[in-house]
Amino acid sequence: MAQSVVKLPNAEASPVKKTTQFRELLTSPETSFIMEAHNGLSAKIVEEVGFKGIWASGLSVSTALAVRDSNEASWTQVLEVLEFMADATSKPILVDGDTGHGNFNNFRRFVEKLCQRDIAAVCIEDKLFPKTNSFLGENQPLAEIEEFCGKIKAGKDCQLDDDFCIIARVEALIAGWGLDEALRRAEAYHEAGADGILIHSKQSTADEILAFAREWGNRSPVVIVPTKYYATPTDHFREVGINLVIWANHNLRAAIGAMRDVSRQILEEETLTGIEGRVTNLGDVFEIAGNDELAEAEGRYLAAREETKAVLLAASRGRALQDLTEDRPKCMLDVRGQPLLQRLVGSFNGAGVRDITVVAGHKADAVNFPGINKVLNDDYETTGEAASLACALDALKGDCIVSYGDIMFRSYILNLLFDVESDIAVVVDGAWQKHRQDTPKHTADLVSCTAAYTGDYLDDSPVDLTRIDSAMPESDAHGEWMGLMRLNAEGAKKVRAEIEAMEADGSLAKASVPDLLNRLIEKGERPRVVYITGHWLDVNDAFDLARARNFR
Ligand code: SPV
Ligand code: MG
Repeated sequence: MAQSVVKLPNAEASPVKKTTQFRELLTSPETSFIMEAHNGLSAKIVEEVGFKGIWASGLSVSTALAVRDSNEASWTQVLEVLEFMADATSKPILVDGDTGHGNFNNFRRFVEKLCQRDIAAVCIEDKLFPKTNSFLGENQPLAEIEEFCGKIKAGKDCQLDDDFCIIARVEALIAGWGLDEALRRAEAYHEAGADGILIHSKQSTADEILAFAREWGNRSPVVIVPTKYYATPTDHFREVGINLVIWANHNLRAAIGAMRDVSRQILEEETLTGIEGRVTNLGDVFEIAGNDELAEAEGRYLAAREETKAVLLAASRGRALQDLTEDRPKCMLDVRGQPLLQRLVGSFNGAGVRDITVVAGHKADAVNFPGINKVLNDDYETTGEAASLACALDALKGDCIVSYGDIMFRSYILNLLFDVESDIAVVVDGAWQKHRQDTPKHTADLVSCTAAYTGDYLDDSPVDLTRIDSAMPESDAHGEWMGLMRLNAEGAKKVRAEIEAMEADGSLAKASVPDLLNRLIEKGERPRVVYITGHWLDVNDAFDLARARNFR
């Protein structure tokens, strides 16, 4: 039997199989009650309020899919819905199997699939495929008794669990064939192996149902659906020994009314104020969905990578861009419909970095879009990048990335940086000379390293940074720092300590980030080099800006 092996997030595991639970409901001397559901949510609610079983109504499942109760939904589509319902609950589901979705052969395959999905029982009715709802029209044709008995036998022969139940639904009273025919059919179906008889009626009183039950006695369990004779006191069902009562479609009908009311009111009032107090609150929605369990499972299963933060240095004006930076810093210049800095933030967000601090200075008010923490370097005109970084000391904790605010790059570069295990790691363009030929740059943060970029993909020996200096002779340089580095918790601590030391000795105000790195190197630090070859750019002048606008 396909009892769930894994404890499903939404359903409390029950020690008793669903098939066994249902058989107990059906055969208990007490009258039991099951309630209609038509999807995972309604099934869950039925269980939540305390019902011991669920009726997967054909009428309701079809209507919820906005098709008619005429086998318009295929049996596999119904199965999909049933799977959600079974996964969401620990109570047994009795499925409305209509006429069995074809002949004996189709039905036995349906039964097998129901068993695999942890459905407890199925009910089939002795009508013809495609079925018509019992409350529509008159004189609905009935199946041949022999044919229907064969179907029951085939289902019983291939059920995968001994406690799985097949209920035979007698439609003789619905079709107007009378009590004797109903009893004759019930007897034949009982003989064929049905675990219970559902006797259906569309009269507004329960007379014919009660008469059937008295006549039938306790030959086998009896199931009823009092949709039309709803005014009958439930004790009358108990008195004649009805085993199972199905409240067949009332969640669907309640939902239709509630959805209509709320939609209409919102349409008319064009505000939510009138309905907020009477719709289920969102906390309840998340609770029903089982979000607590997911949060707990995330704690257990998700790799606990420390969240990486980013500090973006975006205080400078970018004088070479002249008029363009009169009312905004260069990082806020438009690059294909979005400020350069916002694109950069998007790149970080895309790599899972969400805690982003931007150090603004020139026209700081213009640095304004969601998803960033802004800190100010008020002295941006007289200070350099190291002083800007000092303004973000609070963010320089744990794993963090420090980046110039005027760069663009392909996203894989961040992944390369994440892969490095080093207190400090810097991204260096090993193909910098080509880059320089393409663009007459004014300044570049040239670097020397313990080894040049080889381009040999077998060569993965670590390379360290030994000096970084824009005034370095090109012949000494191994590459250009792209303005991107990563610090782990230890690296961040070292950078914070160095900033404090620079503040103390008065060198901070004029220092650049390369100055800061050189001081650390002089103290023995060996920042790890991540070599790349192009695929990035920075924006210093109008020429760069034009390139940025073409960067794809
Ligand atoms: C259903 O709920 O789909 C049923 C019961 O078959 S009834 O609609 O009353 O026929
Ligand atoms: Mg039905």
